[in-house]
Amino acid sequence: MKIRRQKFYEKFIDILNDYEKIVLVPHNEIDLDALGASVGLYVFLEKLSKEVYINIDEVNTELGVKRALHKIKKLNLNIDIKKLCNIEVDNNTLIIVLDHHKKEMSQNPDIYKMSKNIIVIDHHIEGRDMIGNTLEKHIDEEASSTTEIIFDIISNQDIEIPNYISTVMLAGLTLDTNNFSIKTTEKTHEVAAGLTRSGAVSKEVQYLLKEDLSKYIEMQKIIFNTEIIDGVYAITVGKKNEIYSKDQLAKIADSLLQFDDIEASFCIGKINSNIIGISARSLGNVNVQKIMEKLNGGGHLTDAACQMFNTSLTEAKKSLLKIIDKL
Ligand SMILES: [Mn+2]
Repeated sequence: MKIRRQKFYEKFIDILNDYEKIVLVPHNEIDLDALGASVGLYVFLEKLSKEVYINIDEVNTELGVKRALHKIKKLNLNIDIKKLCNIEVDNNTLIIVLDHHKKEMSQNPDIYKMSKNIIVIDHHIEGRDMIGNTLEKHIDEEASSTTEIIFDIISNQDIEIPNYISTVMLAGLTLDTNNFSIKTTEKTHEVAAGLTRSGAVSKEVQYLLKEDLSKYIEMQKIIFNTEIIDGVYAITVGKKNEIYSKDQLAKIADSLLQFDDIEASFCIGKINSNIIGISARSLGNVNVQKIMEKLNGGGHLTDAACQMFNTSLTEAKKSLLKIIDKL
């Protein structure tokens, strides 16, 4: 992985030489990792004297992102964030896709009609419908976050990251690792240390990660109904009439892992009117990838998911129980 990483970094820097104008594209429902990666990379590209924009089309962003954007503006950090309609994109523009790799997850997929020069940088498990025909793509599933990848690239480049940008980046890292409890490696801690050295303030991170209390209560309500199977599997099911984001399901599965005796956790919920999602997590002794694959999903040993079409929450749970029963 180290060699693959190094190769990509070199190639990436090489490609940058060919472009004057660069647009950074975080995913929709932008979170602090996508934002942290974007602003970090922005600072670096700006030092290279590029014309850089971050494309954010969403008006309503989540609380933490809203706070970060507000403060970035207040501090006059000169980060040029624009809607796509206000950026001139043509065939000489480089698009850097951050923290996702599917077109329809981008802030504004129309951008791909305007330029075909695309680089993808992501840490999510490679799925179907990946953006095709890229100049380069770097999907580092071992990285905790896209922010970690970006910091790794720019920390070798002798640039100064403004304090608050470091803070936003550290918030992204903290969010994606659920407070350094999942997907955290030696590298993650090194990056956190590096960001702290460049001025990230953990109290500010805590402020950025403050949650909406009513959402938290909603989440606790779902956790309240958790059922424990065979002493080690925690299964919980969302409300019938509620649509959840995959992120919410993942967060709930993540938090179930912190309880005594739980080795694997599953959160089942509607992610669409006719799609049910299951998010599965494990501490490593149970292979949730194998379990999710039996339901036509996939992922990793400790981190997997699946989607089920035209079924009910009860049926989805039954199918899952059947598989667990045979383990
Ligand atoms: Mn991420």
